[in-house]
Amino acid sequence: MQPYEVWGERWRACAHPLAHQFMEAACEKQSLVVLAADLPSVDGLVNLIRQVGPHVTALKTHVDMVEEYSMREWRSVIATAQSHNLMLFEDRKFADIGRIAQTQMGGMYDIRSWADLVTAHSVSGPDVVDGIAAAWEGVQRIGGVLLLAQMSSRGNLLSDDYTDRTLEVGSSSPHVIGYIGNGSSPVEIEGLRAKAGEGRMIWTPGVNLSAAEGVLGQRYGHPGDAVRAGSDAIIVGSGIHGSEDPGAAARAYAETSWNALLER
Ligand code: 5BU
Repeated sequence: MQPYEVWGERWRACAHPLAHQFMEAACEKQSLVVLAADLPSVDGLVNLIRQVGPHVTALKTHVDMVEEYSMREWRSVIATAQSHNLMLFEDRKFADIGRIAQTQMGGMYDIRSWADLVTAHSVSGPDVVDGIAAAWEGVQRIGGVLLLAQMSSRGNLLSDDYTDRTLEVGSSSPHVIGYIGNGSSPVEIEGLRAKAGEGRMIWTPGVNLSAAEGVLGQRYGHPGDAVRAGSDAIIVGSGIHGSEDPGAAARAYAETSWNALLER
């Protein structure tokens, strides 16, 4: 099936080239799974990506949790991900003024040089997005920002009004490819989708096939429900890397997400 047949209005309405890249890759792999690769070592990351690469579409990292980080070692993570055609998504959650976000895209981790996508809070206003975009432009790369419109964690402070204001920021910037939504709540995802329209993606953490609750306030919903409610990508961490057989787990999440998309 062609991506426009599978994704329908989302394919036509999302203008960002990286949104199309993701939707195409999802069709090739029949998977909406974004691996949250929350491991502290480069060897562990490379090993995990090798096991699950065929079943996931993007790699979400927290580069600052890697112990004994060096750019030379990090390149092996990037190369392994690229060998599986994974988009690189750094969940940096930028939140400062524009000029500082721009410089934070460089620095030791040099996120601008390898990440295709990053997350940002909207709390500081719209210029954080422009700062991030300026950093990519400075190294002649194209990237996309996912704004946190909701969160999956218990007791978070992202009120409905905050979500609405975040959507205003996102809908007026060509650099905002979409939003993070609360994967643990289909009702919240439906609400977010109704407000976001078809022209932006919604990616959702807080999904798990077997658990209802994670550690330290993480909440979970069913990944199939999240997709049926309007999520375009399920972000899965412990459900895959905490499993005894990460390859088989990734395949199960891929099947669930793909079947739910076809239903939708
Ligand atoms: P888990 O192991 O599937 O619970 O991991 C979830 C990942 O998604 C983890 O990397 C978090 O940083 C990330 N996350 C989240 O869980 N909830 C949120 O609201 C946001 C990100 Br934003």
